[in-house]
Amino acid sequence: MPDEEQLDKQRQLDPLRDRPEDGPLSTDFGTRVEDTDNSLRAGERGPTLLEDFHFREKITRFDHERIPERVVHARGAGAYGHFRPYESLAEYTRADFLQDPDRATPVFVRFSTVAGSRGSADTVRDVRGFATKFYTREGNYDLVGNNFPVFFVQDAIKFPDFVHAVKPEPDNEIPQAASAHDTLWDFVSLQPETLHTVMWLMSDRALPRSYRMMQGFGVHTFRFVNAEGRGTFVKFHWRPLLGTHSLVWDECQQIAGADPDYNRRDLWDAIASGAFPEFELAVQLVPEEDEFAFDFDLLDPTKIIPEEVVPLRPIGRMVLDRNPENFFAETEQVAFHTAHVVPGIDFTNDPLLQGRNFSYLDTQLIRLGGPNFQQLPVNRPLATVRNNHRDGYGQHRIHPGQTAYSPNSLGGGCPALSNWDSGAYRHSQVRVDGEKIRRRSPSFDDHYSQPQLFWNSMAPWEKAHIVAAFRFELGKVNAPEVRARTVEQLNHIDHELAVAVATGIGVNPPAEAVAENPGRTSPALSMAVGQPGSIATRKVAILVADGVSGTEVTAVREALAGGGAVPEVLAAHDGEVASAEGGAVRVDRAMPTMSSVLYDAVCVPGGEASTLELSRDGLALRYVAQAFKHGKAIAALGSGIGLLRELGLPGIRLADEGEPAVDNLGVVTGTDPGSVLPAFADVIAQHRVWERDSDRVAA
Ligand code: HDD
Repeated sequence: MPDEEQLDKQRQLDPLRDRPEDGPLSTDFGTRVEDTDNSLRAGERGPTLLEDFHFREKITRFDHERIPERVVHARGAGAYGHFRPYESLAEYTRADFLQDPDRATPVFVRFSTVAGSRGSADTVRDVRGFATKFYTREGNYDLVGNNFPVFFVQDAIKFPDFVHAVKPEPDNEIPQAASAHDTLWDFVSLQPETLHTVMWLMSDRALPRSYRMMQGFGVHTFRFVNAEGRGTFVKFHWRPLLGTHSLVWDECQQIAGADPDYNRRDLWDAIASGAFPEFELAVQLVPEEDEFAFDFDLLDPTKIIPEEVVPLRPIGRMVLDRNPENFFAETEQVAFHTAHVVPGIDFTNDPLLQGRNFSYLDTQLIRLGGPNFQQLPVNRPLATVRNNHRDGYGQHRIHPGQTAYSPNSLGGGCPALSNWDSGAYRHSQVRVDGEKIRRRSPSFDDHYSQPQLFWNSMAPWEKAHIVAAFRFELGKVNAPEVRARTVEQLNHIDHELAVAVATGIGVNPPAEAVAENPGRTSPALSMAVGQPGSIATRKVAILVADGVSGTEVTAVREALAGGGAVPEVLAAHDGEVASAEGGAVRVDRAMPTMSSVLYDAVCVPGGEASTLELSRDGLALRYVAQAFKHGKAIAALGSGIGLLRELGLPGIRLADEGEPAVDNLGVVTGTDPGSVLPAFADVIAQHRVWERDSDRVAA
């Protein structure tokens, strides 16, 4: 076992970091370079000489910079951190990193979108990957999950079909990073097992506000094994401490242009500013004897175990506190694999998981160029690696000695084997028995009950967003029969849903329900319930022009920054504006470069001249109108209320002159910053206000 010092992943990486300031420019073989701007040529106007090894090396290295992007999850963002259990889980698992609350295990996490290429936008409608590598004392454990608890297909053999359907169409490679096209919906309409995950995909869960504000799920039922060899089924859940929050679709589409790196930047900035993202790990535990106690099969990855049926048990907390230093070396080269397991964590016969256990090693071999990818710095375990595997491209280790086989006597029988008691991995001895068949278990047949449970559990605004999403997606589908077939499938989930979608996409609504809907719900599925409120890291735009009240700008800045939010002053231009008091107010950002969709809330301080100027500026008006449309917190102080009045926000009462504060559907106005600002912060903390009449706002 390595000692505590070696267990520091950063300490392991330090000697591998090449810093430009540490020495002069050299070739790859260490010779110092005199001139890297002019190739060696025969005379000033003559041809370049083959002899110029520096030129040849520089160009060759450049030509070879690219590796294949991941076939799925190509676009991502990573971070280092650590995980610490709350208490020992020895009763259920012997996994060493889950035993001691005094010991933290280093981690690397990569968040990703699934369908888009490396250069695609962040805010597309898609599942998000949430993959965690725990560098434990017993080897690397990879929990390769998503932000949905279910998957599109039940058997790994269907994965290439699903991915081919959702990826850009093969004839013209259109559309990029979008599920709104014929082939995906053709597949969905013919493959009802996709429907549960499709419901999640059409919900706002597919549009996370931040990687720091989304859940993560291991999806499959795994197996914990304790020191005595007793197994317990387990489902893993990551829960963000900032709550689970999403964007809205109109906003996402605009952010994709305004800042395609929105989620990656958000993660990077939060960590760089010291606002470290935190996630709680929770588990659902099912005794092995209860394997058949449910109305679905625990091995079916298109099913959740509702939280009312098996409650979550929080078991530890992860903090992400360090950005990588080189995107390619760390975030691109990190290699996850569902079969990277440690003693105490085992698989089940989930046919999707079984297939994944083949695919991830295979994909790293092609993506990272051979079998030595485990030696790359980010992948290197903290536990000792010693075996008889040899050679291959890019071998970094030197294996002295005569023997590379087992058993051997010439090498003293080394390396030695371990047993369960001395930390060896042992697969649980589960009895399996059966004929070789290509057939799904009938216990995997029910494709409609859980999508219905999801739909029933949604708040009215969540349902409205789902219907709008189906209409958007199917509205982009050209084949009428695909639209119609999808509606038929939705009718198996819920009649009202099917009718609402059909009427938006020119399909005849189904005449009657084909499925009963007894109205069963699972409240934990809704994002409307139980979200912790905080303004920490929320970005707030403060709109100003010449003549703004400098004291109010300071009051707003201080009130928000005090709660951990990130206030930024925006004007029509960078630099500064004159304050009403005769001083200057520093401008952080210019409105033309920072769209309203990049902020969580907007505030308009007072100042007659400032309000007048802003009211004549279409950009400023759009700023507030968009924030209103997207359900964001809006505040205006004193004369700043005039800007809101100009917009005529539907159904909103604004404070009259002298009135200290009015909060009407998250639009907080008044003359007293001491009353307006706390109310404004409360609205920001609740994320969005969905009850507004947003559709009537032109923005
Ligand atoms: Fe997968 C990548 C998550 C099913 C095959 N997958 C990948 C990543 C995540 C997931 C988060 C990105 C890892 C990273 O950041 O490097 N995949 C899932 C989840 C699934 C799932 C939660 C269902 C529960 N995947 C799945 C199946 C197969 C694959 C059924 C194949 C049979 N997945 C891959 C892959 C990838 C991958 C081709 C591409 C890049 C990589 O592995 O490293 O092997």
